[in-house]
Amino acid sequence: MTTLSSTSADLLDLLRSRKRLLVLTHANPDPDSLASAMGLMHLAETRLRMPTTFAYAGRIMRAENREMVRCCKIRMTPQDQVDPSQFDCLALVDTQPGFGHTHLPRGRSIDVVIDHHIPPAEGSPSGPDNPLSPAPAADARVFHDVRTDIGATSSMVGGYLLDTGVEIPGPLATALFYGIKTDTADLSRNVSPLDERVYEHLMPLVDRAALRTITQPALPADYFRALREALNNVRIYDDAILCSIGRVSTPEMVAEVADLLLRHEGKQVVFCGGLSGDVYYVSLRTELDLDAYQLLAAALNGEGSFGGHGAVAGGCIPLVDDDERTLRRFERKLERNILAALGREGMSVGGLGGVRK
Ligand SMILES: [Mn+2]
Repeated sequence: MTTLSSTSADLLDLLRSRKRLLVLTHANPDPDSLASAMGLMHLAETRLRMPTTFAYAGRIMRAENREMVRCCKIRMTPQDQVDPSQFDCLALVDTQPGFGHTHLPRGRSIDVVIDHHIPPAEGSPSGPDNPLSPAPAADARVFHDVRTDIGATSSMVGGYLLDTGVEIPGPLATALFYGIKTDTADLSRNVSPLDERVYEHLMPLVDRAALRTITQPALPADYFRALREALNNVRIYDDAILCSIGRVSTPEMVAEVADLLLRHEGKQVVFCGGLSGDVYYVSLRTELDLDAYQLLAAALNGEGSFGGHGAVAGGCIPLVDDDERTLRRFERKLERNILAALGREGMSVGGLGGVRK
């Protein structure tokens, strides 16, 4: 096990041997991946005067994350507008080659990997969108820093910045701080001494007004309409909550409602679904001693694609059309499957306002 400072020196050594850096992360980047990309670019630009680009796939959907991009002035370009052949150094943050939600340029190997997730299983499937990138040539220099005991990739990147003595401007400090905050739930889970050290170092540098705007963003009327619809459709089976929101304007709403409903006192499992376009999105949250991924696998019964681990899982299923009857039929089938998976068939159902007619 190398020490942190030699790790940082290795990273600088590798970057120094290249001219242009392209930073990539998983699709629909979250705060930890956005902050990590921003931090790595800052390191390369200030220490090595290296031109950098951050390219992202998918969308930034949560209001909090959009506000983070705006307040922290994160420079980012849609991946389909970037030509990877213009870069001689490709870096991947907060994910690794082989992960399903990570779309890498075809035929290019990755030079820098910085992540805190458990590496994908050997020979894990790679869909048509994410062919496994070729392994680097045997003599190629690569930098590979995967530490699964760290709570956030932002802490690892923050660690390089601290080690190398690079000044951290307010917007970057705010981004890294928010990245650590979200991935560790305010230092309450998956926390390592490095997370604590970086968090404490960043604290006085954070732009508090910006942080407040990011954590409490203005929400569109659509958000509240979807929330009302969701709360009207809550069905309670003992300690389980099922909620079919119907149509949602953004898929993220499904996960947000699931997170909110799990806070209902006495409830330990939430299954939430909603239709966006003709794709049905599902989110599962559990505090029971059950694996969310296994539970979702049983509920979807071989349909769609899904992922997750421990307490959290999510997935999506393309429907044949967005017809009302197709939606209702699909929701009824999902409900039967999830109740069977939870062993709660035949239980009486209630809503938030008491027993339903
Ligand atoms: Mn992360």
